[in-house]
Amino acid sequence: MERGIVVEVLGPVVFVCRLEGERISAETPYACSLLGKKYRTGRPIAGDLVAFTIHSEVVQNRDYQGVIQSIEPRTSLVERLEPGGRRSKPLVANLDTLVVVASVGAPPLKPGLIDRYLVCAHHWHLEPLIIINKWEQAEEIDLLYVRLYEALGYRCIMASAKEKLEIDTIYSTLSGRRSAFLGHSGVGKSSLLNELFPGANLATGALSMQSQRGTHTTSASRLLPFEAGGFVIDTPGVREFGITGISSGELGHCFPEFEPYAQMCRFQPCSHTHEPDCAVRQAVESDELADFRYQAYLKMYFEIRELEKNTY
Ligand SMILES: Nc1nc2c(ncn2[C@@H]2O[C@H](COP(=O)(O)OP(=O)(O)OP(=O)(O)O)[C@@H](O)[C@H]2O)c(=O)[nH]1
Ligand SMILES: [Mg+2]
Ligand SMILES: [Zn+2]
Repeated sequence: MERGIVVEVLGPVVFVCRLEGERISAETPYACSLLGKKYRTGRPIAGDLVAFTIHSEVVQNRDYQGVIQSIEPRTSLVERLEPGGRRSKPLVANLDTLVVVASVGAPPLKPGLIDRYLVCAHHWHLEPLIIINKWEQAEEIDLLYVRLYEALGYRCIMASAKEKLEIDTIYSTLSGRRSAFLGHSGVGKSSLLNELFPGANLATGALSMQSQRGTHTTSASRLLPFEAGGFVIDTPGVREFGITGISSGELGHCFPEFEPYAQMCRFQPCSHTHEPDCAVRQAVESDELADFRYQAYLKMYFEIRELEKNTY
């Protein structure tokens, strides 16, 4: 039996790299089958640690080089709500760092989306990092948002895949860590990773001129190992990132700057939406807390409440 890490899942085929201790082997990944097994965690996803056996076989006219026998329990999981759906879709597993990738220009900087990923990072105790790509097109308003996030304690790297800005900074920050690039479609996740990993040959796509929206170029997550250990996972961009797996009561704790105020709310627990003498709302009114972050909180809070109503 071998121990491996899932690097990519394409339909029924799960590509697995062997682990030599903690090191990811440089050899070509094994195309593994699942043998119709039911795993406690559901289907494997990029970042999953698995036990697999190496032997070739043909299943439904496909050549496989191995069979996955079991999936190790996940230490962390990033998942999102399927668009319009009620089901959550697991994206990547076993990270220690969550990289939120945004862009300026097209698509424009969307703080509301950044906040969703940050909430996810806090919930799973992942270290957040914000990368703003296409920075060669930055305008004053973009810098303003960066300064606001920095003031909240988030590290921001202003980069450009096109102009090769800050590529070394990103490399040295992430090498040795287990991270994934998450963000809106078209922000340049794959373009940045092609700069970080020459030879990765990830597909990148032109923005549709009509909608100025990303066109979902990446369709499957793909794990890229660093030479010195650790990895980054490229993920398919989304238009919406629906929060799942976080209850309305837990959401406030995912906004670290709310915490000192939340302790002073008259009602405990407090949803910070309507309660009298809510210290969080008072802090927003007196500009001690950023209004855009509070609005992001409210939007997510009511979305989660809506889902909870339908579940219970
Ligand atoms: N101006 C500018 N364009 C860039 C930069 N980086 C990437 N692009 C362009 O942005 C478009 C989208 O890039 P991708 O790397 O495919 O974006 P993605 O985030 O991987 O998109 P999905 O795979 O759909 O999630 C491509 O046309 C890139 O050429 C940059 O730094 N500056
Ligand atoms: Mg991509
Ligand atoms: Zn409150």
